Amino acid sequence: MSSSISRRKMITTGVAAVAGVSGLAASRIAGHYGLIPPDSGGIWGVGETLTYAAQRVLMSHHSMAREFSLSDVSKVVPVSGLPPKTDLYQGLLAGGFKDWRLTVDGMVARPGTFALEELKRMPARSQITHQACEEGWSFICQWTGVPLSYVLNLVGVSKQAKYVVVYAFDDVWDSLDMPDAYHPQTFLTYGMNGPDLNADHGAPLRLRVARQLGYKSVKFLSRITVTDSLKHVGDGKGSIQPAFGYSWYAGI
Ligand SMILES: Nc1nc2c(c(=O)[nH]1)N[C@H]1C(S)=C(S)[C@@H](COP(=O)(O)O)O[C@H]1N2
Ligand SMILES: [Mo]
Repeated sequence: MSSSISRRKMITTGVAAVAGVSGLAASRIAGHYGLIPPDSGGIWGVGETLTYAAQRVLMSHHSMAREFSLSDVSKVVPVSGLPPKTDLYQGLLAGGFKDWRLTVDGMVARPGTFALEELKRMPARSQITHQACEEGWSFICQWTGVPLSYVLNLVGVSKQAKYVVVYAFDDVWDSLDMPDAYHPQTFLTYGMNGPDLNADHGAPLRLRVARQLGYKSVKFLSRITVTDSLKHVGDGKGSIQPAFGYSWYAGI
């Protein structure tokens, strides 16, 4: 955590220095360019805005996370967030997720639901990337799935849409802006170190966001909603995480 804090401080100072203005004025500039994150309210708001704006301005939208080789795959993979104990999830798990459907709705031309088999028939890609938890541990493994961009293109996202919200069976929810939703390394994954994803790591489907901290890689997905505003989604902060003291934007 300390290294991310010092890094954040550096970026914050950097953007204010580049802009040659105070934090508040820099926030105003960020607002002008649509770079205000949804959790910008409250005492840490200026810092959140500067971190997000700095990453979006200084880095290309398609800068890639490093990909590794099979020999780099971690032998031990910790778990954070156990599979939901609800009857609904446990029933789907017991049935091999045959009755599970991913709902995709909101600002899309063709809302729909997708069975796991349908997602598996879409163009698949594998990537070996690093996942880092905000608590300090990390691992490398191979993820297989369909790029989120493929599914978004299939349902036809409205030009006015700004965010993609994901919901999980354990009530975790989060969202991505469009540069991250369409990023080539942002995946809906159903395979981990092989063709399957076990329940601990998010079966039947998990989001993988290679350039953000582990908590953005939401497990046990049930629904994806496309929207132009996060104000009325949950507590309006774009993610369940700000309520626990973490940022909506968790770029690494
Ligand atoms: N639905 C859901 N997704 C989640 C979590 C969770 O508790 N519930 N934990 C997150 C956190 S904090 C991390 S670090 C990663 C951990 O992934 P792993 O359990 O596969 O190692 O999943 C993320 N996705
Ligand atoms: Mo985490």
